[in-house]
Amino acid sequence: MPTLLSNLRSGVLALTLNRPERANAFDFEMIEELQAAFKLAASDAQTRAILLTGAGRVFSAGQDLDEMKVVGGTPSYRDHLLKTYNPLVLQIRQIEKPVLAALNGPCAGAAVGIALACDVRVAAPEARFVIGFSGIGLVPDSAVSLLLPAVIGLGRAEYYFMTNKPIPAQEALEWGLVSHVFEVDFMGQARTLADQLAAGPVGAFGLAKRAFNRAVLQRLEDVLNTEAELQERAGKSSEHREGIAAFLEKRKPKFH
Ligand code: T3D
Repeated sequence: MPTLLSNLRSGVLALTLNRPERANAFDFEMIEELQAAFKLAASDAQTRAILLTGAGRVFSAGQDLDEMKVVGGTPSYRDHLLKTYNPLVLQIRQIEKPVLAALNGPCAGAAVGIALACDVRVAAPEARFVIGFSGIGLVPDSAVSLLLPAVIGLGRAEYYFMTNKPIPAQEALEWGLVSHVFEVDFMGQARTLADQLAAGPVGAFGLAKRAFNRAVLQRLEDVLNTEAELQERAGKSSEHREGIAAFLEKRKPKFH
């Protein structure tokens, strides 16, 4: 079963994260498939817009925490980030075509960064943002430390990171994390918006992305590298060991 479904129709490349039984958590294979899909889309003249969504009831739970356990006792999170989310976030920001995230359900951890890197986000009513990292003793990565405060402000970003409280769809709408909550026919309405973007002046959209990146996200690469360094430290902590153990044992973590 492919972990990423891909379908090109009328200029819209629909990419669907497809591990619904694991809450569409990113494993290495899915991230590689996403990177390959964005690479191909960048040079494919038929692709005028990209629609990213999740199969089932969750957009994505972020990094597959079972895979972290499998990777071994002392994985290098720096190396992992440099191969996975960091290049993917840069691909999404640098592709000169509009990228629409259709948040069909909750998104957490690295998936928050992926969603925020997209140009436009729309949400189903049951979608929510769960910042996620602090629950397992990690720091924000995948550009969340830059993109989240850029949208909702530093105070709110730190509050939702530290408490790990979910941000429901309605708040996400009020705070500009998403531009619409589609109450009925969510995927139909998301698709209509993607079609509108694909029918737009995509050349100008691409140049505008350069301008937005330059104006607001000049430090993106620097921040991604800093996050990777900090995650390397956090990933070796007893807090992270306890956070992962608690997640796998389905209990609340006890941080001392
Ligand atoms: O080097 C590096 O790359 C480090 C970088 C890390 C980046 C990260 O992304 S760290 C953050 C990882 N993500 C989280 O901490 C989020 C954990 N999950 C959740 O908060 C919730 O599952 C959701 C809010 C996403 C969805 O909640 P809900 O209630 O709709 O679903 P659920 O029941 O919690 O999850 C459904 C199943 O998916 C469940 O399995 P089960 O009990 O049916 O067998 C759950 O364990 C599993 N699942 C959820 N999240 C993950 C996961 N399995 C693996 N990895 C996950 N991240």
